[in-house]
Amino acid sequence: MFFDRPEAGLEAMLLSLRFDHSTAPHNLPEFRELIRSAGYVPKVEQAITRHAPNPRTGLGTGKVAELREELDVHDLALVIIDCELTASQQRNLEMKLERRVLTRTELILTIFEQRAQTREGKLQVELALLRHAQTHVVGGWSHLDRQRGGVNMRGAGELQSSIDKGLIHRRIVNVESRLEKVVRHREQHRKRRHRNDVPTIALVGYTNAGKSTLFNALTESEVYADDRLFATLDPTTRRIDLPNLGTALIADTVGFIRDLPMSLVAAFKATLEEVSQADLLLHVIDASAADAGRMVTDVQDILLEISASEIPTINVLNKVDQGVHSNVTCMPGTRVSALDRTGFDELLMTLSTRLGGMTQLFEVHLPATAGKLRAWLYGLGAVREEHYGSDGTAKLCVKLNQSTLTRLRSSPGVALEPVASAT
Ligand SMILES: Nc1nc2c(ncn2[C@@H]2O[C@H](COP(=O)(O)OP(=O)(O)OP(=O)(O)O)[C@@H](O)[C@H]2O)c(=O)[nH]1
Ligand SMILES: [Mg+2]
Repeated sequence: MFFDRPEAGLEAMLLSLRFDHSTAPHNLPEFRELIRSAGYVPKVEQAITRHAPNPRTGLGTGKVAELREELDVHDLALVIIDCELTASQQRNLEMKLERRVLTRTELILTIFEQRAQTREGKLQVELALLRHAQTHVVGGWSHLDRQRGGVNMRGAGELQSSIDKGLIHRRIVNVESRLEKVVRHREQHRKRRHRNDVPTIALVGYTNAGKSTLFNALTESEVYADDRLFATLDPTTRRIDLPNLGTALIADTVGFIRDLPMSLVAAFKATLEEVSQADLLLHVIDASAADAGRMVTDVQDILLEISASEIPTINVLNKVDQGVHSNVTCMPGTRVSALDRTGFDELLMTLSTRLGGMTQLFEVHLPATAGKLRAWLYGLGAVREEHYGSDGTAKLCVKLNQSTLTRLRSSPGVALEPVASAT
């Protein structure tokens, strides 16, 4: 295939590398989970603290020799490092250790590559891999012995020496254009939903918080949910009936993680639009987790990055069957157990109230040429009053929700002014 990767065994050395100046706290238990989720076993763990990274390999020469000995003793072919190295540091370290070295970004890319199911998901992963490769073309794998067996890691990094940056660039252009076609198709769906005035809700949250389990329980679906990081990659949308409100659409999508590599966020733009275009977000929080507070902040940071931080959000404190950790006991939100299906009545009522409450009265000025828009507003049953001006313009008093408001705002020649809140 396109990438030439040596296949490494399932067992690996976990190398935790910290530098004095680094402020980001490393999260070793989570990194172990990432390794497990990718199908590897962290057989041996090594933690190294340095004042600053060695420019050649990231580590000191003595340490490298020690590590190599340990890898020989345990017969391990793979080292997984919990931070990022420059491309040349990574390659030099590989040469010295005579082992494949996988960085955190590559580990996440490997998981994403394993999970992608749909055409769009696969193209997005390929794009992320290519973008990563763009900065990591260092001449392929001839410096390493090929190892057999284990998990396929063909995608996560570097390329055959015969493939140059120009080819990667051409390939990126090709994947981007194929992805664009798939995305356009999905956008048409989304536009149709907006036209039909169906409010959309997106589930967001840290990976493993229970989004898919909640989604399945609320919509009687069977998307894949599992106790591993990034179980979900491709988004799924289903209908949900809300009390006193009617039908809404709810989307389950990829989970977030601290320091989500930016190349992934960029490649998954289309998937993340399910979130950034939603009328309402349900932020699913694993309330039983010891670091629930930190995960909430991490999710909020990513929402900011993808321009979704202004969307109205309801916190859902999930997994309350396992208890609620002290650092989220004061957090406002609806408490549920997606697994035991408890707290759902309150959650559905909260959803209805918030979506219904988003309806507001507006005075809308339509130009004489906007006959279609006027008919559409009448079709929605949204018009309360109407007055005509002598020039053929119409002044309507209309009840609008988030999606109808968005459509009107983007229509040329239309002026809007809020009148008062209404429910
Ligand atoms: N005890 C308990 N476990 C739960 C609950 N909800 C989900 N889980 C478990 O948490 C694990 C993760 O659930 P998922 O629904 O896959 O989580 P997710 O947020 O979709 O995760 P990603 O797709 O990886 O982002 C699974 O093992 C679920 O069975 C709950 O209310 N209580
Ligand atoms: Mg999921």
